[in-house]
Amino acid sequence: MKLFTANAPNPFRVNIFLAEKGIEIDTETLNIMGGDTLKPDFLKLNSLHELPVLALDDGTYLTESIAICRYLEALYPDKPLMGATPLEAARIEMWTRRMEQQIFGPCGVIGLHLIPFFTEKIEQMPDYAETQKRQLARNWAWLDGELSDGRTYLANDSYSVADITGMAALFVSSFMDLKIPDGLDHVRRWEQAVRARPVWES
Ligand SMILES: N[C@@H](CCC(=O)N[C@@H](CS)C(=O)NCC(=O)O)C(=O)O
Repeated sequence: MKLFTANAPNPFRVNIFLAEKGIEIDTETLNIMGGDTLKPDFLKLNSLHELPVLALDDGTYLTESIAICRYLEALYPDKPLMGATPLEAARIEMWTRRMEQQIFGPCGVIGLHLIPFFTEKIEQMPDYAETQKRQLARNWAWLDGELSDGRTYLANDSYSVADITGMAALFVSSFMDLKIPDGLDHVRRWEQAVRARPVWES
């Protein structure tokens, strides 16, 4: 088994997932901006030229960060990050999707529409990125209301892959200089909790 990864938001999700579980697997770090994902050999691993990719020993390739996490969770069930009971699993799935759609998604769209490297990947519309910045600010405010019950993490009081998706949004926010609006104390509490985890610097 070998993980192809990068210093980028979606690969970061799998890197953090592995680090939280304390698992070390064979890993190769590629350079997206250097064009590694556009090389013909990489396109054989993922026709969407995206990382992360998990190559299995039987020749299967897994893409999509959460699918890779799901596979790793099944192989390494200790320190569960995707729920230990049906209800926990469902809530974590719910919050992973909510974070992808409301927070991480807009962050990614802003990057795709503003970073020159992605000119070939999509028809860039910088004005659309500006609308998404405003939408993202509204969505952070929505999240603040959701967290106003005082829970530490997104799905419940246990850290999960939903928080890792939120961390990926913080990763993009730092890179793109996107600020969390002032006054969102519950979001700030959550941000401090995830930034305090030892894996943040790993
Ligand atoms: N839906 C995929 C998205 C993967 C993705 O967008 N990866 C980006 C880095 S964050 C990438 O490799 N981009 C390179 C490219 O588009 O050429 C996932 O969840 O893993």
